[in-house]
Amino acid sequence: MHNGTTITQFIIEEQRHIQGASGDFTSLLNDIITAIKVISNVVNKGALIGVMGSAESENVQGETQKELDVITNEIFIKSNEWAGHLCAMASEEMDDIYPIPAQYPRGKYLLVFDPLDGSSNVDVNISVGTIFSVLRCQGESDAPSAQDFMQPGTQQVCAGYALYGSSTMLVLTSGHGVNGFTLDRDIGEFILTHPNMTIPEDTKEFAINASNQRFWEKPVQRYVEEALAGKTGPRAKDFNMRWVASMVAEVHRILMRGGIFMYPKDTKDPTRAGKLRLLYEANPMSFIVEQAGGASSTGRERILDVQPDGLHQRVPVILGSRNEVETVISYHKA
Ligand code: AHM
Ligand code: MG
Repeated sequence: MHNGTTITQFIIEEQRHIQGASGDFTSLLNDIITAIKVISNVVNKGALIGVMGSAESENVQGETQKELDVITNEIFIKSNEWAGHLCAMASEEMDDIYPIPAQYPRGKYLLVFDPLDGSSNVDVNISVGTIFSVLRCQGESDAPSAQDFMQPGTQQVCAGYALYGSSTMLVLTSGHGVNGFTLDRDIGEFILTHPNMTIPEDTKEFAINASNQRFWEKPVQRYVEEALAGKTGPRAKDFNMRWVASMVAEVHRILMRGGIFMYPKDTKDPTRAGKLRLLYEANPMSFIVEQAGGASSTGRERILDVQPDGLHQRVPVILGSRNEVETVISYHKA
């Protein structure tokens, strides 16, 4: 017998505080949670069930897909298409939107997801994750289009991520703080283990892929140079550095102990504004980080205010401990 709060209990109790709530959203979250449990199981079994390696395909962004990218995308769709809560879905792994098939009822929400973020880590058994975001459908639900998804991050109803690490965790916000749940495999339930997660305002830890240094803009060059100078430099403190190459793992570390994560604008590929995708990665993570008291910016603009103009649009991402993010923003203004 467990003696914690299950995630189902938690979201039903949250729903009771919302006047006129129909239970639709709670039920949608339950389907998302089911998908995450299935993905956790598949990722955990890995080579035992023969799902490692590359699929013989590329996604719309020209990146080689891992077999698990394709499988986990399918799991998310199958788990969420039938219940009547959604009008359409969009995923990092699909070129176009996925309108709910005609044999199912359509609902009022849109679901956006990256089914397996950091999948380059999967073959080497390093943590990966799933990121998702829920929006309201704006157009006619019988003819959803990509245009319906072009909503700034401030419009998100809910965002979350699952981290498939040494334990599987689900971290969630629906705009009233951030809560973390750990999967108890014995009973198949997520249990509330990290209520009201908050990000410390200050930090001495930064995360960036330093191999891109020569391509960064001046403000980021300056920030990292000053951090590396340590105690005797202009920041007068020694910094630590981390780079997992799994955004979910980096954001989770920042929620647990503070830090700043940057995938900034660079000149490596002039056709891209950054590496990370606004709808699938930057917006949901920014919602979570802001709800935990942190900050998130492109360097020039709050990420949640960016008006999307494409499903697979990329943005520079600088997020984490508030005072450190503000420092990087101030360098962009200098
Ligand atoms: P993906 O969605 O194709 O897995 O790419 C996103 C990942 C992030 O999780 C991570 O922060 C970044 O890409 C790592 O990039 P790099 O390989 O340049 O270190
Ligand atoms: Mg991703």
